Amino acid sequence: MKILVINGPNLGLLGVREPEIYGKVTLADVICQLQLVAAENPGCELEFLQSNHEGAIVDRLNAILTDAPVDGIVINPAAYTHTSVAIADALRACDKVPAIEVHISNINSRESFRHESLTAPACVGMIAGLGTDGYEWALRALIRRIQK
Ligand code: CA2
Repeated sequence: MKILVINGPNLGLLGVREPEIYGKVTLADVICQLQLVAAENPGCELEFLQSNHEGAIVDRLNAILTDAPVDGIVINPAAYTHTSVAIADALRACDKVPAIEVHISNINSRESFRHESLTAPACVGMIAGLGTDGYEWALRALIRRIQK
């Protein structure tokens, strides 16, 4: 089982800037935590992509349909959540591959422009407001769903 974990723009700054909103955990810490979860599940392999570029995220999602298939996707599209028809379309194009959207903060309790997600309707579920733990819950939910 292979799961792709995608993080969008500026999430490379996690734990380094704005800790009052996004906490003190770094993206490297999140990756370690997810690797521990994967290790609990024999045969579960993770691939990580953090990109500040919408097209790079679309390219990786498109590659799922050709030379780089995966069984599930955990995605935090970051600011592209609220703007990217392209990422939403790319997720929809992989409709056989379940995706779970993660937001570290509760986007519904923040500015109104963050209340709409263009990408969440293309996912099987969404977790928001649980901090970086949300990535772990998303991964566990995805593994369970794929195993069923
Ligand atoms: O809560 C989330 O996970 C967000 O996807 C984070 C995005 C924001 O645009 C979304 O509305 C909600 C922002 C990611 C920026 O990450 C930073 C991390 C540390 C310091 C600065 C930015």
